[in-house]
Amino acid sequence: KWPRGDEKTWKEALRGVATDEPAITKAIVNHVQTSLARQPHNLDELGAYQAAALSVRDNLIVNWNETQLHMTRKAPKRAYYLSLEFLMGRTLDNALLNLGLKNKYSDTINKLGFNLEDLLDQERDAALGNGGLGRLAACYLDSSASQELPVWGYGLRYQYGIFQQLIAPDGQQLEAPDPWLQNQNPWELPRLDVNYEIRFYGHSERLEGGKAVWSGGQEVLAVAYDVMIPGYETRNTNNLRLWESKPKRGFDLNSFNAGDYERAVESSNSAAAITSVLYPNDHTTFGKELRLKQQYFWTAASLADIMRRFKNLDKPITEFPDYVAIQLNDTHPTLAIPELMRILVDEEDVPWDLAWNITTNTFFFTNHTVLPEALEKWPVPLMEQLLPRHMQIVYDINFAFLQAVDKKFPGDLDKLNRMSIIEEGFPKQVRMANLACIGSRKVNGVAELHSELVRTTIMKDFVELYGVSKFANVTNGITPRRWLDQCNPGLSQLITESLKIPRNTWLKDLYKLEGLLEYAEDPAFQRKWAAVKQSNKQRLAHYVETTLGHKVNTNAMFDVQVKRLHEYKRQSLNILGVIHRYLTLKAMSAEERKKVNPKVVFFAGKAAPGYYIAKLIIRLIVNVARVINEDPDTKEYLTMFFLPDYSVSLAEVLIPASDISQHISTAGTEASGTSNMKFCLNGGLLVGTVDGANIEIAEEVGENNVFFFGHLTPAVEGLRYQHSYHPVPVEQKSPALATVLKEVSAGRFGDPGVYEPFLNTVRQHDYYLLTDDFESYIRALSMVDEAYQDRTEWIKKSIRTAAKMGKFSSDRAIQDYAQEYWNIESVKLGDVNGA
Ligand code: GLS
Repeated sequence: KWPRGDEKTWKEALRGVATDEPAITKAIVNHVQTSLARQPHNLDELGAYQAAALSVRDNLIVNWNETQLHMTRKAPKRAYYLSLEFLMGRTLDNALLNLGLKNKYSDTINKLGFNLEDLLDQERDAALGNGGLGRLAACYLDSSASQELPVWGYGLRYQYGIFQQLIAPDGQQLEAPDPWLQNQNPWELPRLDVNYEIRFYGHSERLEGGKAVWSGGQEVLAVAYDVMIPGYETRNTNNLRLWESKPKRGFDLNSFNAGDYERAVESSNSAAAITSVLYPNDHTTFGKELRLKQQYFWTAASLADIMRRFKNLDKPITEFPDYVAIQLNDTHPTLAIPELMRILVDEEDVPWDLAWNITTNTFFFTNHTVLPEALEKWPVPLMEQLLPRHMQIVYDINFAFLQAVDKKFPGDLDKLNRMSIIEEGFPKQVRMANLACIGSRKVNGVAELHSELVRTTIMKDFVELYGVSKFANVTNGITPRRWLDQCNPGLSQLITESLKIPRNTWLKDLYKLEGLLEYAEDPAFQRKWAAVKQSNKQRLAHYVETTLGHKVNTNAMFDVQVKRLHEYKRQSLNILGVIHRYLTLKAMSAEERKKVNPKVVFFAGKAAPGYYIAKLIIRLIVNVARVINEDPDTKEYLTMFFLPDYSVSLAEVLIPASDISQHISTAGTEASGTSNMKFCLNGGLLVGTVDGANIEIAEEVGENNVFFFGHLTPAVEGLRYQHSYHPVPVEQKSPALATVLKEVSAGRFGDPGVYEPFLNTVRQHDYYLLTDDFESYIRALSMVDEAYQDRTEWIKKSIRTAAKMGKFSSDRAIQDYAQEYWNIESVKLGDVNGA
C-alpha cells in the first residue's frame, strides 16, 4: 500500500533522477542558479565543477537511499570495515564512470561552455589516509559496492587530511595543513540526527556478576557524515559513515557568566580536537593521548550504531554474529573488542562467557605489517585514566586467556609473558595486536609471504595455541575501475576493442584480461599498445612542465618510484643507484654515452613530519636532481624529478606513464604493496625484491617478465647479525657504492656534511641491507636497460604483464573476505537506470 498521499502525484515527481542529457543540463543549471546562487556570466570552473558535482550527488543520494531502504527490508548479514584511514582521492570522475554517465556529462558540459576534464581537476582529493593501508580501504569499498555486498565503512571525518608537502629551495620537506573541506564537500551527507554520546575518563565501579557502572568524566558527541559509495554499473550505493566530534553542550555557561571565556570554550575545543587531524605517520604510533581518544571515539560510535541497527531487527542478542561481521583494519580499532564486551555485559546484561562468545564470533583482524615499530602498545596508566572500564575488561579477558594458555602449556612462563595482553615494564603496556588476535575469529595477512611471516614470527605462539586455521591470507587487491578505466582511458578503450567484449565485462571480471595474450605477438596491436603508453608519458611530461617548469624527454624510459618515504622501502637504494648511473655516465666518452638508454627517474612520496632520516633522503633526492638535470654532459641521458605532494590524483597521472617501477624493500619488510599491482595493470614492468605481493605478481606474469634482485627473506636476519658482530666495510662489499657515498659526503651534490646522518645508517648498522643488495640492484637495472633496447620484446612483456593481473582485482579480495570470513552475500538493488 502506498504510504502517503496520492500515489500518482508522488510517482510522477519521483522520476526525477537525471540520466538523459536534457535532464542533466537542467540539473546542473538548477544548481548553478539555486545551490550556488550564480549566473552564466560569473560562473568559473570551480563553480561549474560544484554544480556538476551537486547534480551527480543528487543521483547518488537517490540510489543510496534506495539501497539503504532495500537493505533494511531484506535484513541480510552485513559486514563493517573499521578503518582509521580511507584514502578516497577524487570522486566526480569515478562516480560518473560508475553511473555510466561520463559521456553524457562531457557533452552537456561542453554545451555549457566548459570542459569536463578541466572541471574534474577542480576537485580536491579526499586524503584521509597515509598510504597503502588507507587506499586499500577505499578500493575495498568500491569492490563491495560493485559486487552489491552489504558492506559499510566506518571512519573519522578529519577536518584536515594528510598534510600538503612543500619542497623548500634547499630541498627540505615542509608541511602545510590540508583544508580539504574549505569549499564544502558535495560527496557527504551530514546526518545531524545520527549521533551518540561518547564517554572518556570518569570511574568504573564493579558490581555483582562481572558487570560494572562507568560514570563521570567527559562526554563528547559523535555526529555521522555519510559518504555515498557508488558501485560500478549497479544502483547499489553503499555507505561510508565518518564521525565528527562535537562538544555535547556548546560551552560551559557557568564559566562564561563568571567571565572566564577561555575556560568556557576549553572543553568544547577539546571535544572538537578529537577529529581535527589525521595522524601523519605510516607504520608508527607514539602513544599520544589524542590518538587513543580518536581510536575509542570512533570504535564506540561505530559499535553503538551497529548495535542500534541490530536491535531494530528484534533478534535475540545471541544472533548478533549471524547479522554482523566486523573487520578490524590493523590494530587501530582493537578497542572495539572490549567496547562490545562492555555493551553486552554492562548494558545488555549478557553473562560474561556468552558475551565473549558473541564477540569472538564477530571480529576479524587484518595485520598489515610485521615491522616492530608498528605494533601498537598503549601505556596502562593512560588507558586506566581515559578508559577505566575498558582497562578492567582487558584485565578480565587477559586473566581467562592466560589460564587457557597455562592449561595447554603448563609452566611455560616465557610463553605466558610473550602472549599476555599486558607487557610488563615501566609503565606496563597493552599490546593491541595480542588483544586483536585473541578477540577475533580469524587473523589474516595481506600477501602470501607476509601471512607466512605473521604465522612464524609475531603470531607464532598464537598459532601453537589456536591452530593454524585461524591464521590465513588474503592477498590485497586494487580496483580496476579507478586504476585502469579511470586513470588510463586510452588503454581501457584499446582493451575493450581488442577483447571484443563489453568494457563492463572485463572490468567486473579482470581475469578476462588474459584474452590479451593472443595479441602479444600482433605488430598492429603492439603499436597501439605502445602509442597509449606514449600518450600517457606525454600527459605526465605536461604535468611536470606545468608544475616544475622542466621539459621532459618522452622518448626516454620512465622509471618511477612513488610511495611513502621510509627507510625500509629503500628510496635510498634508488637515489644511490641514480648517483652511480650519473657517475658512470660522467666517466664515459661522448661516443660511449650515445649507446646509453636515456632515462627519466621520477620520485614522489611524503615523509612523516618527525622522521628525520626520511626527510634527509628527500633532500638528497632533490639536490641530486638539481645537479644532474643541469649537467650538459649527461642530461640528455639521465634526468630526475621529485614531484611534490604525492596523492591519489598524482598517482593516476604517474602510474599509466611508467615503463618500469621500483618496489625494492628489504626482503620481508613490505607486507604487500599495492602500487606494484597498479603499475603492472597499466603495462609497466617491475623492478623489485622478492617481497610482499611482488612474489605473487611474478608468479602470475612469469619471472622472465619481472626484474628481481637482492637477498631473500631467510637471509636477512643473518646479514643483520653479521653487520653487528662481523662488519665488513662498504669498500670491500661494494666499491661502487663506496664511491657513491664518498661523492655525497664530499659535497658533490651540495651541502657537505648535511647527509652524514643518513650515510652513516648505511656505513654503520645498515639495518636495511643497502650494502648487501647494491651490486645486484645495479645488475638488475642493467638488465632493464638491455631489455628496453629491444622495444618489441619490451612491449610484449608489457602486454603479458597487464594480461595476467586478474588475480589482483580487489573484487577477488573482497569475495574472499565475504565468503571465507564474513559469510555475507550480495543483495542486488538493480541495474543502473533500470527497474
Ligand atoms: C601497509 C603495508 O606497509 C603495505 O605493504 C600494504 O600494502 C598496505 C595494505 O595492506 O598496508 N601497512 C601499513 O601500516 N601501511 C601500509 O601501507
